[in-house]
Amino acid sequence: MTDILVLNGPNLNMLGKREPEIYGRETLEDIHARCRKRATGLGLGLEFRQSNHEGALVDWVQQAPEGFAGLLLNPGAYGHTSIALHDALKTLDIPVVEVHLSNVFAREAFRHHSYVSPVADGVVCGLGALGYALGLEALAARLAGERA
Ligand code: DHK
Repeated sequence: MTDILVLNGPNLNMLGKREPEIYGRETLEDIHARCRKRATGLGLGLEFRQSNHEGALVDWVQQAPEGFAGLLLNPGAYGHTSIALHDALKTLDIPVVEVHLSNVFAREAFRHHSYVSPVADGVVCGLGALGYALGLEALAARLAGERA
């Protein structure tokens, strides 16, 4: 089976309680369940992880090609700060989709820049938890040989 790795960065474990007017009321576990359902529908396997630690995320990104055909990444705030994640993503030869729950461009200026976007195949942002499902769909299409 083709497996997709979904990585979530810092503070995303707080979803549901964290600024629900911005991030919605779904918990990370709800999003995990949503992703699992969508992945099954697309014929994909899914591994879903979260860490508050930049190094753990870098390790998982580096290792991703060993077990996964694609990567869906919500880097959280590290998207705005992490050259280490940028460099790790650059080593990958599997498709990468960046996802943000909120519309980062409608928020503070420091959220407008992403170190992940230039090394991602695509970006979904501002569509809440639906963005994860759309990201999985985009990865499935890319893996099936469709080009955007
Ligand atoms: C999540 C975060 O934790 C923020 O630091 C980003 C992103 C936005 C999101 O919308 O999913 O700025």
